[in-house]
Amino acid sequence: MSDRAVAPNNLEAFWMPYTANRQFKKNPRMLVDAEGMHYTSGDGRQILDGTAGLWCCNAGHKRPKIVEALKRQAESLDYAPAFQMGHPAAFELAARLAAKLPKPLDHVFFTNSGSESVDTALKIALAYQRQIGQGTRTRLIGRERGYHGVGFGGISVGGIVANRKTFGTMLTGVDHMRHTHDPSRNAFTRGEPDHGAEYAEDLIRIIQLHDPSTIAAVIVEPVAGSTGVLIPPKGYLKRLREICDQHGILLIFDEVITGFGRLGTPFAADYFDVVPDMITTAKGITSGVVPMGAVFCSSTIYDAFMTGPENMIELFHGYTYSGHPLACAAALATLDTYDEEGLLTRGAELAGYWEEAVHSLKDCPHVIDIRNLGLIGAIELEPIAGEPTKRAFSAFLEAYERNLLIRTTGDIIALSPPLIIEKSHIDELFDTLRGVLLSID
Ligand code: PXG
Repeated sequence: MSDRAVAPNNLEAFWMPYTANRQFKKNPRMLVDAEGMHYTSGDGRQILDGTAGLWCCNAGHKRPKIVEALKRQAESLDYAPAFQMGHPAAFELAARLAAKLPKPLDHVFFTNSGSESVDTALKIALAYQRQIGQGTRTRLIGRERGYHGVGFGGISVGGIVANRKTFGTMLTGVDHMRHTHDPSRNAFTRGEPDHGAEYAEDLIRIIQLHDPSTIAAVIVEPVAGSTGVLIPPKGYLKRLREICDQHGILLIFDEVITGFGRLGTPFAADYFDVVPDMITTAKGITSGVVPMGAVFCSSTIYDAFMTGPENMIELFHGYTYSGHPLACAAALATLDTYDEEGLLTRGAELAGYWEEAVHSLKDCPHVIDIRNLGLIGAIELEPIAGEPTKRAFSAFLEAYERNLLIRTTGDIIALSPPLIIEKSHIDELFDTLRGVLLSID
């Protein structure tokens, strides 16, 4: 039986996101079930999940507490209006999250995705500067190769060319720092690269060009994911924090992939010991089970809005589904699962074993760089001349044939397994991947 056997008769109507639609529909890859570290494919194979879905199923699949919580919630409160009304789970979840956040972040604004979290944080940054009498600060600064989702705010501060070039002029008043990727000095580094802290000084160039009084916020991924896993050079993020502090600029960490244990700490802010003014999250907040995102900010930011007449709405922003009861139930049960199994710090115990395994592929054909941090790994392949992305995509297809799910972006293989992964799975994953790399052109 092939995956076609479980495919609906007509695959045409669904315009699939970030997918080669015509290629997929000729040879569909259907997932029909999932449990723990594995998916079940339409043709009944157990597929090892090397990517936690799309960097989101941090607690693994079909976790009993989360499934139970969702059932219970669906049987009681299905939906409560998000504006001018509340329901208990949203407040409980915000308080539980606040207790986990690096201090002084202690307020939570709920969204439904990473893209919405990013647009929310950018809007809060602009509105906050205005609230504190800094209304000339309207510029937003991102970074080359950054990924901040697909809203107009996110693609404006983002720096991946393919995500921007067909969508017009986007937000005005945005500038970008240079990226930190420097393979000539850092190729095959284990963990944080030694070279490149000085790339943070590029922010000074931008500040001097525009004047600090025009800049509201800087947004970066602490570890850039979608662009193919770029680990920040030692000292780089601390320096960004210093420069922002010196110039009254808010620093936003986009932790949509690094949040909730990916680096072996609850957040990348904990890992790098650098606390931003806001953190954007999604994905791992519910272990991917129900769409949800959140922006975390400090009392300083929240309190700046709590002025004026008490009957007035303080921030004209929000979503119908902000803090949806089902998402809150899933998130609370996810936090329980993380706590009971120590998953938000489990990556730290496994990081050494993981690092050895990722770097063991160094001698495989076509490998030009390997990068890792926490439970993230990236293997960069030499592109086929004139056919960029083709080699890595072949690896993706071949891995799926061999019962392994990986992600590729450009010619980079990115790995980000569920945090419940065992050493035996790590062995299996890299044995399979070695076979894949040896078999493709
Ligand atoms: N910010 C960051 C840093 C992300 O990684 C988003 C925002 C947007 O999140 P939503 O929920 O709107 O998709 C993301 C999403 C990949 C991959 O394989 C990465 C993402 C999504 C899908 C695939 O690199 N990141």
